[in-house]
Amino acid sequence: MAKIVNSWNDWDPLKRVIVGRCDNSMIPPEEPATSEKVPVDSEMRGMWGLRPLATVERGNECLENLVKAVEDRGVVVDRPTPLQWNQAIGTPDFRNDSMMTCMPPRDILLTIGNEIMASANSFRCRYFEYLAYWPLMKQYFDEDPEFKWTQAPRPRLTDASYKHNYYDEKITLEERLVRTANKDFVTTEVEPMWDAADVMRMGKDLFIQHGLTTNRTAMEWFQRYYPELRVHAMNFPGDPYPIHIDATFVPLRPGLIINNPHRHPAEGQLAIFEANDWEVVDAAQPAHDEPPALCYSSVWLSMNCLVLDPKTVIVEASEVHQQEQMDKLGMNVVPVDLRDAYPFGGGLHCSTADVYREGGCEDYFP
Ligand code: ABU
Repeated sequence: MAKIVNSWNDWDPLKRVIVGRCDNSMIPPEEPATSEKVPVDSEMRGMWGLRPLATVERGNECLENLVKAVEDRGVVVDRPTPLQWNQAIGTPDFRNDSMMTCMPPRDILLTIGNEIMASANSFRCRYFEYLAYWPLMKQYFDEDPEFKWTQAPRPRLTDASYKHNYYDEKITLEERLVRTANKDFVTTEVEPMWDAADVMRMGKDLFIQHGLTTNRTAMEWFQRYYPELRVHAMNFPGDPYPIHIDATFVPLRPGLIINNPHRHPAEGQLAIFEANDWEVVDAAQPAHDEPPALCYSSVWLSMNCLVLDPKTVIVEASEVHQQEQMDKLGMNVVPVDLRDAYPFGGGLHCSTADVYREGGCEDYFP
């Protein structure tokens, strides 16, 4: 029986990966957690329903571009099994009029060593998204005797999980920034809630963004669940919509991180990197002024890259400035046309989840 699951960071040589699918994707109805996330001026405010079929087909075409690029480099690709995401869902604690999608996998699955854990998302519409990955988890379970198939404690997502009336559509950008600086987010601390894309894995250290999708109780939960690892909370006061660390603080190889120039870490949080001689450089400007239509994410998906090994990185094909910077930083750049998949939840890193990278649990911050 083979070892199928192993990954401790985002840069060791990638051998097996999950790539999402756009099929049946929905724009979900507003709910406490999503209202806060959608930018005030977004054309998506107040709309919900099935995403237009042509955009789904085009998004899937882009994901096929990514599949081909990684398969050409010898990486095994696995795909989820989409559900009919337009179904209404309910638990004893809440009802929601639809689910969302199985994009992007990076939000749902967290791989640490030989364990893949389904996350504890704060969006009600994402409560059952893990089911799309369960056939793969069963396959890994059957084929890899060391694989740990795990589900984080399921949040109840009652109204107590959110600050009542937290979101007000008249809120200005400045007011949002004050909230970020004050670490005042829409979720409460009644239970751990987290998106896997808020967790940056660096061997013995987990750097976890505290923001709209991950709360402080989650950090405490992580530290108790992984007593052998060190958990560090990170805050990025320049981000009015802080979700997911992978368009903000992105390692390329041991000792090198690109950092969103508008989202520097809060005071004191760079110290551990500086003390260990890591270079943290501002990422290049995005090539676009606006995200594509019907997209929740910012233009900074430009830096949401997929590192194949410490010398090779996939960057979105239209992101010429980011490609040029990667080249100057000594990386071989593989451009992949993926921009029309952005509306389904993110860029190259978001669209994937690690299954196997070479290497073990190193201490990069001794
Ligand atoms: N899922 C990453 C989104 C981050 C951003 O919108 O900048």
